[in-house]
Amino acid sequence: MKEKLELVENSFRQALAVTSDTKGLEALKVKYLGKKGELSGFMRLLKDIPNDQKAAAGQMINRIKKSFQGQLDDRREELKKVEFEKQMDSEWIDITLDPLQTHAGSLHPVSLVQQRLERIFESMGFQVLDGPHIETEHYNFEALNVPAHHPARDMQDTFYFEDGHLLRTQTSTIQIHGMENLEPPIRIIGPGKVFRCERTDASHDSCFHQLEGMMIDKDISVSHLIHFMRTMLGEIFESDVKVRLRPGYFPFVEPGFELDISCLLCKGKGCSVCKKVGWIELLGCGMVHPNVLRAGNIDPSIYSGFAFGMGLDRLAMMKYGITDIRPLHGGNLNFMRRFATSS
Ligand code: FA5
Repeated sequence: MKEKLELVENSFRQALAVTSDTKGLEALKVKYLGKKGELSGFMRLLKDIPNDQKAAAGQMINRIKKSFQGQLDDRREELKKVEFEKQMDSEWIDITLDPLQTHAGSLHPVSLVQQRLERIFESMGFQVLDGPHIETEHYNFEALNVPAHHPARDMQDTFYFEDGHLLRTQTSTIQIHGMENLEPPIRIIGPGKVFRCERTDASHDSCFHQLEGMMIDKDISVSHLIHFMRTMLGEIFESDVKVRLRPGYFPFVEPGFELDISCLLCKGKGCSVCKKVGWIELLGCGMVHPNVLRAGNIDPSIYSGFAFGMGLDRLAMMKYGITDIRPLHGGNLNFMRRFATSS
């Protein structure tokens, strides 16, 4: 038996030396130490051995068993280390590299000021209305007290369709739609794109954005108008902004005003945006003309109201320090990314 066991020890040693992974080790363990393995076979032979040799033979088998187990354990540790290093090499990543850049996108600066204004006015009980970009002359001019012969039409030349429709020049059209569909008291705002046949410069574009506002109730006066304009500008700029109200002519209001703010780009010193005067016109406003109330089926002897129309692009320029209106509509993503975290 001794010789046979030495042969088993030799074959185990050789097999162990060429085993190169932990899977192979498991197979060796089964072959030599398993229930049906080589050493268990020797254990079964013990019963046929003379009694005086049994103890020594049993001890020998057990010693070999322990030795195999120990060698298997040591080899397993070695192989585990090698396998781990192999895995590290194959799955290596450089954690010092910049992560892949993903651009989440951001809102356009005009959308940012529009959404902010909507929240401000909604908190004061105003309803947000939408209106069509393509309008009839009735909604864009006539119902707003600008008949066909009126010289004010020249100030808002636009693009006409062959069937007489036109691209709206002002969001004031939303006033008329609002009055037709709602009963007083009315508090509405209407933001959106407007279009004009216009020569462009740092503060003028041929497609821009306005936000219209209108409040109709009994006993509405200029002081209501001033209160709402002050509240709105205070909320949007989150600071005290110098404001001036000067008389302005719009056929759909009487009296009418233009509201300027001190140019925030040059701090009132004069620049290309404010045309060197230090003030920039932000909105037109006034008390709704009785003819306009009538066009909206509202009795001017009972109700009065104010209305305003504000340029959102100019407001965004003042808020975010943008010195030219044209990049706002240019689609340059690098320019837009500047506002990725603005709110
Ligand atoms: C109007 O469009 C009137 N509908 C405003 C109004 C409404 C007055 C209700 C009274 C009552 P105006 O043409 O001034 O007015 O335009 C209003 C604002 O739009 C201007 O103050 C300015 O901020 C902006 N705006 C006008 N033209 C341009 C342009 N070409 N490019 C960019 N912004 C402009």
